[in-house]
Amino acid sequence: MKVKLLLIAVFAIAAGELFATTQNPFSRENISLNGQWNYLIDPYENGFYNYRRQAFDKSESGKGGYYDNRQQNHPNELIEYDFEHAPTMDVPGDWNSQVEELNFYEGSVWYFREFSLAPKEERAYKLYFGAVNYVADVYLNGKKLGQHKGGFTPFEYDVTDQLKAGKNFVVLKVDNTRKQDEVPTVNTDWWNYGGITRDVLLLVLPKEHVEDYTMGLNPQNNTEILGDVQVSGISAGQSVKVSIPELKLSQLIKLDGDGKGEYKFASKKIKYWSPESPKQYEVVISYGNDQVKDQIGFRTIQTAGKDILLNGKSIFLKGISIHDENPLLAGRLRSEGDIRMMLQWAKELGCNFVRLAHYPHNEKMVRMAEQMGLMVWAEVPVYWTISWENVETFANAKQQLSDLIHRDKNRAAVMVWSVGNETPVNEPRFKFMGGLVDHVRGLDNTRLVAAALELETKDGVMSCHDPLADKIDLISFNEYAGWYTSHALDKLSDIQFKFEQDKPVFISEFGAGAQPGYHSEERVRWSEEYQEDLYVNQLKMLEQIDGLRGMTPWILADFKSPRRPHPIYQNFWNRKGLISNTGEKKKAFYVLRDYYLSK
Ligand code: GCB
Repeated sequence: MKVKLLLIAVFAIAAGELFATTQNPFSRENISLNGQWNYLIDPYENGFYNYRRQAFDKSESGKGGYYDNRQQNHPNELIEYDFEHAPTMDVPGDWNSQVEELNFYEGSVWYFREFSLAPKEERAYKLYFGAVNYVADVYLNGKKLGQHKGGFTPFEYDVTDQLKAGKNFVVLKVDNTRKQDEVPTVNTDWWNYGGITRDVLLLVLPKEHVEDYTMGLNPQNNTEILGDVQVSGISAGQSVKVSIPELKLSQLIKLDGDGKGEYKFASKKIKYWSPESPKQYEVVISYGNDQVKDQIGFRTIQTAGKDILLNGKSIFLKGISIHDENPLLAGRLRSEGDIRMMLQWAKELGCNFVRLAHYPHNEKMVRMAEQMGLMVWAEVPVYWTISWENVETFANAKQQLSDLIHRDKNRAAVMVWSVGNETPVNEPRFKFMGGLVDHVRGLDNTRLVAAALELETKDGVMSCHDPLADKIDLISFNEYAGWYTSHALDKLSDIQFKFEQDKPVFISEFGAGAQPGYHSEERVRWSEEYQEDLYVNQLKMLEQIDGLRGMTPWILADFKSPRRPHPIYQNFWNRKGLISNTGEKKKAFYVLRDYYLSK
């Protein structure tokens, strides 16, 4: 009984969460719906509302919107849209970087794509979206499947009963309008890339299939692997086989009436995942004629006083912050090649850790980081000043967090769930973010929980008086001494840090902007030398902190931001990258690399 309770505490994902997706979708049989989609720009949402501003899909017939995909049958018929002759763009991919007139666009765009199929009786079909920013209204063959909110987490619909033999069509209205009560809110420091930014798959599964599974090391006992399995649509008494062939572990697990089962393996032969040795085991889960394979690593991560322990050993997190953006495209990462480029740069920098800021990145990013030996800080876009007192905003943030954890719970590389970035210290925000911390802990106790906090400076001393610091596992904060403060760079080491909390200290951001190729012997803003000097002096300063256990300076590469309009130095680029938007390494890159190589 004790074991059972423990299993639940370790792994259970709260029941009844909306939009939970099929685990490990890329390994399932699927029809890719990536590629060229037709699009129509609809700033007035003409295809969604009638002239009285009533939504067509809420009318009695449900008809009238562009999702009907009408075609003119005789010359007198009036139809004011036409998907077939509309221009196309690539999916996955944001619209801003693909279509010039959409560069600054915020509003609605319709997407259309046809596919042919011969649906099989014994199969279940799910339409899966890796991410769509921000609100997606989704239709299949003219019928609404649903609406999804949140630009960075996956969602899917069971479409088994809606598919036809022959031609089918999918239509989406995607709206990236920023709103105060959403997550993120109106104010951020990144480009509001809209569109279907990640993969679209039609999953083809046996009717009864493995929908979800969890597997990981018992945080209290590293010779024990714990987990659960969820099979969809079955009656009680059936069994699932879970095996890890390389460890010669295999078990038949009896499922309960809801198709759920739990298991425990014991082995003294487990090789643990670490950046130096990113060992993954092939795991096979079989049920009837369904089989899922995954690559899973095993490790423990915990704090002990001011230390961080990976597999029981002290580790320093040599990190860098990364946005989900390819600077060479000035758009969201689209392919595995893009992802590899970013992570390869992090490796060249000597990193063992990446902060995937400020929202969930692609599942493929997390998987590749794990293969390459990079630990991960994963985050939700609770950023700056969102609507702390709005219960719907809280529910939305919580949902995004649940979806992220559900998606990446089996990734050994994920060490930290971050519940937000640079939020103000006040009561409603503490209630909101404290609630998110409790939520994470209820779902997963195999990782650390953190947030990028802010410090208080008084008489040259920086300290943390944020009650959230008492709830999380790290004293993790952003500081921009020498950039947003007037400190002279060679005086940075005079700054003192004093923390009352007995926790590891982690610098989630510091940095400075540099215009690539701008050189100056003086310490002048925007020169590569200023950025270089700031890194030299920041590192000197930070090294003095008692309990410093890692950092993720801001940021790997220049990224686009509407907050950065300076016509000479910025041109809508945030220039704090160590690598420029043409892929050149700035001088500061080498300062940080040398520091990491010496660690
Ligand atoms: C921050 C934010 C980050 C910004 C950065 C900057 O503190 O967390 O999103 O981009 O500063 O460049 O100002």
